[in-house]
Amino acid sequence: MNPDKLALPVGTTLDRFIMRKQEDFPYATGELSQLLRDIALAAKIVNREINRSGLIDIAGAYGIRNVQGEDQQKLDVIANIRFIRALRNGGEVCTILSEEDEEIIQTGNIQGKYIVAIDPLDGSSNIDVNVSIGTIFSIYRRVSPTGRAGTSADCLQPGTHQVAAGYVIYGTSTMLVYTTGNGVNGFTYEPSLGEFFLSHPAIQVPASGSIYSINEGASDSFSAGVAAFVKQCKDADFSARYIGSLVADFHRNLLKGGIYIYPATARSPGGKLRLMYECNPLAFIVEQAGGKSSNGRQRTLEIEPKTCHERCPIFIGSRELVAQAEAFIAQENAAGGAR
Ligand code: AHM
Ligand code: MG
Repeated sequence: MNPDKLALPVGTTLDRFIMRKQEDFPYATGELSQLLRDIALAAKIVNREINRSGLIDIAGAYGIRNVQGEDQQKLDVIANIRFIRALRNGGEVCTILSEEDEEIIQTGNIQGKYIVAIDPLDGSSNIDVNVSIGTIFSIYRRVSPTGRAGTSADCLQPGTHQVAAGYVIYGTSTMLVYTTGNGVNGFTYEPSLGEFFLSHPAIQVPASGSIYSINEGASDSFSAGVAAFVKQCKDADFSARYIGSLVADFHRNLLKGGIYIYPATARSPGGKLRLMYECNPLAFIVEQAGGKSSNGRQRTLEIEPKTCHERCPIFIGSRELVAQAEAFIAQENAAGGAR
C-alpha cells in the first residue's frame, strides 16, 4: 500500500516556509527569518495565555499568582512582555516601538539591524467577552549605524520602508498572516503539534465586496464624504459588519472583500488607529494582497510619521471600495470641506 495514503502529509510549517523563502535570496543572512520565528514563538505563548483568560480570573484555580506571589497582570501587558522578551532574546532587533510603552524600548542588541513596531494585543477590550483579538507588527531596517542604540528616527520611517509586516488573529482558530513584500501568506496554528501550518497561500483580497465596517455609533460626526460613502453602501444593500476588533474586522474583509473605515470623528478628530503599528502593517499587507489603504486623501504607506504613537484615519480593504470612498472625500473637499 502506498505509505502516503496511510498517513497524509501535514503540510508546510511556518518555519520551513520561512526557510524556503530565505533560500530565494542568495545574500540573505537569515536574520529576518529568525526575527519572524521569534514573533511566531511569542504568538504561540500569547495564544496559550489568551486561551486560559477565563480561567486565570478564578483565584487559585489556574495560577492567578505567579511563582513570586504577584498578581496576574492584564493580558495586554502580558502580551507586551512576551513579545519584547522574544525580540530581545532573538538578538536581531535593536529597538521596539510598542503601543503599551510611551517611550521606545531599547533591547540592548546594539548590533541588531531591525526595528519592530507592535501592537501586542489589539482589541483588548474584547478579551473579557471572548471575542477575537490580535497582534499587529511591522518590521523596518534601522537607518542609524549599528553598534549603538536605535533612535526615534529609526522608528519614524514611512510605511513604504517596511521589510515585513503581519498580524496574528486569536480567533476560532489562531492564524498568523504576514508579508515580506512578495505576496501574503496565512498560517493556521495546530495546537496539538504546536506549529503554524500554511493554510492560506498567496492571499488576494477581492477587488470589490459587499461588506462595510465602521462604527456607526459615531455617524453624527462623520464628514460629508464619509457619510455619503456609507449611504452608498446601504443603498447598494451592503452588509454592515463591525466587531470592534481591528484584526478580526480586517481579516474578514481581506478574505471576503469589503472595506474597513475608522474616520476622523468628534471623539477622535485625527482618527483613532495608530499609524506605526496598526495602519501601516495592515496597509502593507492589503497592498500585497491587491487591495488599497488610505487616510481618505493619501496612501497610508506614504504618510511621513512625525511621532511614534500618532493616529490617522484609515480606509482599507478591497481596492475598488477604497477608491470609491476616496472619490466621495475628494468631492467633499471640492465642496468646501467637512460638514
Ligand atoms: P486598542 O488599541 O485600544 O485596542 O483600540 C483599537 C481598537 C481596534 O481594534 C478597533 O478596530 C477599534 O479600536 C474600535 O474602536 P471603537 O470602539 O471606537 O469603534
Ligand atoms: Mg491597538
